[in-house]
Amino acid sequence: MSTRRSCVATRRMGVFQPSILLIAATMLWPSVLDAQALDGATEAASARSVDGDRQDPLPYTPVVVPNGTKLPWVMKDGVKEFHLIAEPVDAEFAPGMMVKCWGYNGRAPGPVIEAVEGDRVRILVTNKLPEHTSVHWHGIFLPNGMDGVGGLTQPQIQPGETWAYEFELRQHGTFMYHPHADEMVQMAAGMMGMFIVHPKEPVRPSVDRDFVIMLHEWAIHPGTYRPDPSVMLDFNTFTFNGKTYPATEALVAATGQRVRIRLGNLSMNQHPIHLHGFAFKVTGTDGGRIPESAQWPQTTVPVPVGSTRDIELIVDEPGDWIMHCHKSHHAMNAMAHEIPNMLGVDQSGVEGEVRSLLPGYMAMGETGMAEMQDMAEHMPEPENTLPMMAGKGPYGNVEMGGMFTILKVRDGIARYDDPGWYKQPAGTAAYKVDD
Ligand SMILES: [Cu+2]
Repeated sequence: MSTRRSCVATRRMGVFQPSILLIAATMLWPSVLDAQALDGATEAASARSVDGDRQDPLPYTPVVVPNGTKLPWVMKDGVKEFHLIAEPVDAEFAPGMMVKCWGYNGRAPGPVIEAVEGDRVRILVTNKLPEHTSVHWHGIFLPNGMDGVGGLTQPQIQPGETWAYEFELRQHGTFMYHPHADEMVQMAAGMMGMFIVHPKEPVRPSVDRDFVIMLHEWAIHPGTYRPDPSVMLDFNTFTFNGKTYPATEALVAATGQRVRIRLGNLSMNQHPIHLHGFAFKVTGTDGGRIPESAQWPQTTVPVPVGSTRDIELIVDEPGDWIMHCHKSHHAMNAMAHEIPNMLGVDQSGVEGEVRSLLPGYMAMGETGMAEMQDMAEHMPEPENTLPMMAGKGPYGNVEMGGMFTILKVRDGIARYDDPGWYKQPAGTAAYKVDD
């Protein structure tokens, strides 16, 4: 139990690579560098911005995928060739919870595809699922026969078969991929991914940090391991890139940087994603970039079903700023929805009676449910089920879960690993008043 609560996300964001990589990267552009899943290149490109030098060697900043990966590619006769493998995946949503998903290349959601406008791409799809599938490229302009609608634009991809999709990228933006075959089951099981196309001509202002997060929701009944595809609205598990808080990796940026966060939603509900501490502008959808005159300031961006939203901001205030779905049930774990409402109900008499039958029984909910987090440390829970609230901060229980992460903004950092908790300068924190 305690391992669930004290879990710390695995940090993938490494240290900056030597500047030689920048030189090599520039020389190889554009044939090898851009989407080659070189996290080192990602960090190296951004490192220059940390130093205040905005002469980016690339026409874009490669994306960072918290808790995720990018799909590697090889150049074959001028075509960028990717290989997606649709397969069953055992995914760890957080320590203490393994889920039997379907996904791509060992992940649910699958790896991010990253490419550049003007690229010709070939995406091989091998089906290792027990049923047929197809892949639709959501939002991408392409010939009809490449649209991936099983039965309509192509025959279904049968188990064991490999099919190729090939098209030229004629636009840039934030797109997605997912099956168009037995969609209800395959998407409920986790089959989806993000498809990022960088502009051929740089869009200004350029960003220093470019994060990609796919939202998803799951119905995993307490004590079970497999998402239930028959659930339509009453989901109980909510993830950013396949992780629930506190297993979600922090987004790290240096004070003053321009940050883009790309959000994708192929779940059954809209998710209003709220960021503390800043106002951002919504700069793009899966229909393309929004003209500057139409970008509005917001602090919460609704991400509708079947859509992507790009937000951009300058992070000019250091701190630990949370970003989460503002539907309160979506920022907690394994929420049971059919429980009696005990708020304000005097349970003192009942507690004694139940305790005579169940020694140690504690009545809960009368004054609120914040006690749930401490309680979960002492009470057994169903197998493979995360506590409803989790996360420890420097001041105690954070009492959150699900779609929740932290944007960590720090002055003068030269690397992007997790910097720990923010130390608030004296005189800038809330304080207790003696009465
Ligand atoms: Cu939500």
